[in-house]
Amino acid sequence: MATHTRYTGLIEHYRDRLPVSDSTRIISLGEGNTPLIELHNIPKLIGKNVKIYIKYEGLNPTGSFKDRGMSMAVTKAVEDGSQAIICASTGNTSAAAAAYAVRAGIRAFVLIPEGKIAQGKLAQTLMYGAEIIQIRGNFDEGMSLVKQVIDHAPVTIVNSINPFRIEGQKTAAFEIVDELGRAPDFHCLPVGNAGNITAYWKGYSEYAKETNGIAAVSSNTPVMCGYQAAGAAPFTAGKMIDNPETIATAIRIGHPQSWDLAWNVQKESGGWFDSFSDEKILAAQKMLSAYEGIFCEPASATSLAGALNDIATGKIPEGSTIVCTLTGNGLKDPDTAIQQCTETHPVSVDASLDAVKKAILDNM
Ligand code: AN7
Repeated sequence: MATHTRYTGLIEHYRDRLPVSDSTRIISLGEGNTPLIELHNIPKLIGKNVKIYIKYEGLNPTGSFKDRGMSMAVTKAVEDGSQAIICASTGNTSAAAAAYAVRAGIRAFVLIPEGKIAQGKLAQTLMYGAEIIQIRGNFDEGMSLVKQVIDHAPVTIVNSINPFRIEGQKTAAFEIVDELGRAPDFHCLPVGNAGNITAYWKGYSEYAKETNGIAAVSSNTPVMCGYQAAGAAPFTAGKMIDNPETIATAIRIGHPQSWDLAWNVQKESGGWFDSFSDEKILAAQKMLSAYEGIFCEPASATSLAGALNDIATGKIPEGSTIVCTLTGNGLKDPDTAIQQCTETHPVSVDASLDAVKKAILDNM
């Protein structure tokens, strides 16, 4: 008979690898345990012998990977007696911060760049009732302000410079190794502040060091591939940039907060950074939807855009096992999705059997 274990979030699940004690009150919305989906159609389409898995983080409670780190960061903020959290955000962090603050019964203040966050993220953050401070500036300016204001107000910062964010997010790597029984050869991620690539590397490295874990853990760690949007690509530029621009607003970041940590990941893992045009990113987003039934937001598709490029050039060789993290749900940014589909706009017909029949038979 099947046994049923209730999944109650990543802190409970990986409790012995996270900074909690028996008395810690855990703030969770059931985050983590996201699907690892093997692509079936895209490898055939490109004619390459590769295994590509999608880590579908858009299925977290607020629709992005940020929930992993936020569960941990808010748990620790509450444990430390904090009554309020604050972050700057391109949208997803603000949604996650707002939701976990509500869950914990504390306040959330979020600084967002006015007019530059996707509609779904704004809608969520409003509904969760966070104190939204829209700034006439970009994410980097908001981040700088948050770092200054914490000296003037009793608020806990929950951007990824909060080390508990990284602790929570590293669990995604644990899940992948638990499921595959090994680490992938390559792990591809979109990079903004570079907190997530840092977290995955920490997770893989910690698991790889284990000799007697529950899972059959390979001693290997993946090569980490970090991809950016061409207009917001400080890692490929090798320096911070001041006016980042990309349609992938989640990663419209010019001054990554985990700069040194991410370069360390690149060196230790033998990986690389690269950047791709908005067109290539949107093409990858569309490809995932149209060929695999997987809908992610534009920033997330940067991981597949990069993987496909590096598979084509042979930098990622045939025979490889690759994981691409899709960091956020496609529903986060409905505007960009609809704009991309102008040529397949829904047809309008009369509400008659004839018209509907014709619309079907003409398209068979
Ligand atoms: C969908 O919400 O920085 O490299 O303020 O939302 O760890 O920063 C979002 C980042 C990738 C980049 N994909 O992750 C924010 C924010 C999506 C994101 C990233 C973000 P990091």
